[in-house]
Amino acid sequence: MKKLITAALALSVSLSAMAEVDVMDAYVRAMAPSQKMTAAFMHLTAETDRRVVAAYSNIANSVELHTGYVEDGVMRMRQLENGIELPAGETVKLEPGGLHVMFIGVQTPVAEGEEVTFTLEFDNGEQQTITAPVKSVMQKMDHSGH
Ligand SMILES: [Cu+2]
Repeated sequence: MKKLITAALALSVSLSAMAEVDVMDAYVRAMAPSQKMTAAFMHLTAETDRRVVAAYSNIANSVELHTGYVEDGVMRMRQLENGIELPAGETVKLEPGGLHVMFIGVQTPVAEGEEVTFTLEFDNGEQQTITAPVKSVMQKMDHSGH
């Protein structure tokens, strides 16, 4: 019986290692005291074709996957219903003005020097938890559309 459990453990470890997505340079934008929203940015590289389908964090009421775009010269953003595609071996950049993980309904504003923990969920059901530092970023995006 003990042997069986060990084998099962070894199997689950190798599976998660295979499906790993590399997370680089993750950070969360510092918030002004009156703000209720912020965003996380990072570089993601998947070993095999992968898609980010959801994100979670206990700092926010909800976490969404967004992309930024320019409309009539104004920076806007929308939710990505199909998540964020991560083609195998390609580094996908989540950056201000583009793709981002959106934290909505943040009760306690996060400030520079703090850390935020959040989880990304992928299309294969795997989850990856990331702890990212909070940094001040120039406000480039118009969040008034929310
Ligand atoms: Cu957003």
